[in-house]
Amino acid sequence: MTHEYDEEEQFHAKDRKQFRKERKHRQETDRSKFKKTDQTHVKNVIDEKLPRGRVVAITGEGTWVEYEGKRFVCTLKGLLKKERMHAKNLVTVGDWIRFEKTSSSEGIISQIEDRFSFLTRTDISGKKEQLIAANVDQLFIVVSVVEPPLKPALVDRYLIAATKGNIHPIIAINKVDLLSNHAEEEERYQEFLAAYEPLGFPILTLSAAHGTGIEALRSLMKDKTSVVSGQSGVGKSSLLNVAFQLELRTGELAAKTFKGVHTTTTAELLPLPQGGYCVDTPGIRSFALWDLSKDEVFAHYKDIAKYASDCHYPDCRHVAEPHCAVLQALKEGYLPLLRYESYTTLLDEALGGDDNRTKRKQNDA
Ligand SMILES: Nc1nc2c(ncn2[C@@H]2O[C@H](COP(=O)(O)OP(=O)(O)OP(=O)(O)O)[C@@H](O)[C@H]2O)c(=O)[nH]1
Ligand SMILES: [Mg+2]
Ligand SMILES: [Zn+2]
Repeated sequence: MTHEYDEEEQFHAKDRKQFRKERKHRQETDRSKFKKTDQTHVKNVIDEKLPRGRVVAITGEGTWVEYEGKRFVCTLKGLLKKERMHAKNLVTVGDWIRFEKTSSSEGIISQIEDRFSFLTRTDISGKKEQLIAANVDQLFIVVSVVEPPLKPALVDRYLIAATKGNIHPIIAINKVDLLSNHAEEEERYQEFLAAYEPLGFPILTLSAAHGTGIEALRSLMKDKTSVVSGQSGVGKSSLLNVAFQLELRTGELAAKTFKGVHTTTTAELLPLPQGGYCVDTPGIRSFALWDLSKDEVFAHYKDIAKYASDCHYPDCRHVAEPHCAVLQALKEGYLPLLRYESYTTLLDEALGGDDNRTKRKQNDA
């Protein structure tokens, strides 16, 4: 599983031997990953005398901190470890930190400021929380039509993650240029709009290829800090390139699967020419929420919850129970099928999640 994680988010094309060597060295020197032997608990007291920088990227070389227009490659101080047994990473792009300079281009991070917002998921091993970005105002949930196809449940996962992390979500649907000769996908796209527009989430219709919606994207990003996330190959980097005349690497899709090939390999905080910042992130293969409860699922699907008061059983989950008003609404066409399918997917995950949490607790005990 670790192997898969490495493949997904490290340098895919890199010579594996060299990669392992570098990783070993990193693991020996980098203190950002919690080890079982690190039991120190330190209260987050900020030393105002130390330089205050921002984490702009995390690469194989270390954590890159920007301070007074200069970049310092940093490691994490061992003492920084908190009681965060479940954390895959303690510091992430967007974090405000205090650090000690050890040379003109290197340093040691000694404190991480509390975050006002964060985007987090469960890492590929299923056991640890993985921070994707911190201190961002808004999340662009980038999906595409046709290739890769639109996935409502993925959008809902991100919407819940945004709520949990205090980030304003915006649904960004890219590649709409491909709809003109894909009737089935066009229908699904229209169903998606019909189901999600009434929920009040902002939706952007985009085409990096044709320039559709780019002006709206630019103005929404102005003077804000945004994170752009989604599956590999949906066109995150392409959109930023078109909107801000950047030269981020973009990739082809694997011919058979229409899946992206993880062109962007590290998250990076980019300053935007008209003001604001944006974190372009590597594409995700799956986005499992960290610590999802069934109450959070119920709270998110308000269009489903509104029928629930008419269900026969007060604890109805709206799956197979008799006299369920949600199932009735679905049958009568009041509730869109794609919303209901998304709901059952996430409900399953939440119930499985409860089991996972129990397992984790047992393991930790
Ligand atoms: N037809 C069409 N293709 C697009 C559009 N936007 C991006 N693409 C293509 O989709 C492919 C993937 O684009 P990227 O920008 O690399 O996608 P990404 O989301 O950054 O992918 P990762 O970095 O792997 O996460 C490239 O071949 C782009 O040319 C679009 O609006 N329409
Ligand atoms: Mg990219
Ligand atoms: Zn019900």
